[in-house]
Amino acid sequence: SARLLTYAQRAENHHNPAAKALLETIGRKKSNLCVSVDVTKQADFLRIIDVVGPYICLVKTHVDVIEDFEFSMIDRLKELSAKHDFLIFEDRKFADIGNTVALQYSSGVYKISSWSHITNAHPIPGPGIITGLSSIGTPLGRGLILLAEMSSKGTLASGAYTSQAVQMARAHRDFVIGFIAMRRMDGVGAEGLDSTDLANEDFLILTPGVGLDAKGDSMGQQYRTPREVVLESGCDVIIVGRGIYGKGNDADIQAQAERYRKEGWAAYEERISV
Ligand code: S5P
Repeated sequence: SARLLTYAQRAENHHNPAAKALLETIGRKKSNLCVSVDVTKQADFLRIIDVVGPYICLVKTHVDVIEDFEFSMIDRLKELSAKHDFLIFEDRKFADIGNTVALQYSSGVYKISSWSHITNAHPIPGPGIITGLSSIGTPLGRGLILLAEMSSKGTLASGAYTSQAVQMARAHRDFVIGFIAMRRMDGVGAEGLDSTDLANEDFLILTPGVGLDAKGDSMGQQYRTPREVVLESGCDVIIVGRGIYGKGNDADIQAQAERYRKEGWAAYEERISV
């Protein structure tokens, strides 16, 4: 299973350009850390990314929370991505019919498909959401993450819903590169499927709800440590927001990014060494 392979080995075998690039970046930078930069001003957004850039493989954005958004911010983001060698993940959580999400992905103010290597979607509408997003993203070499589980208390994404999300992904392996999930999805919803085929599948598990200093927030978020997430649950990328950017001045933010990178990488090295 991919759980015991190195990121570099997995990069060699991967066919999707976004997944391959992400796995290569993780290996090259020795970082499975994705920072989620959920701030509302362009200047803060770009400054934080410039500070954490050296420690991350991926930046996760919610571009619609930026109050003073101008498209030139995207040009600056792309420059930072080249300067610091990281990929971009717009956390758009698409959730509509295929025709609508294709428009939301390609058009409007943000034109997400033109700059975001990876985006995500809820499986709730059924496979048409993948067909719609793929019609835009596949020609551009993009990758899609499905939300199979969530980190929040009381989430409805569990049990049969999670299994069916994994089944939907398996039917679209060229474009769906992995999941937002709290654990590895190997074998989930796989009853009766060919075992060698399953052994060859490599979905990336990107996991939010990661924090070293808090157990959660007042709105249902729940945190686990990088060690619990990467070593015990077998996830591939840790997503950290307030635990990093919420920590004060630039020196503090840099120190936290370095701390999470180190913890996430140590947990991975321990995982593949067993
Ligand atoms: O289940 C989820 C899925 C996502 S993408 N739980 C989450 O928290 N997220 C996102 O991860 C959320 O939208 C936020 O941007 C980030 C977590 O932020 P933090 O500040 O709690 O680390």
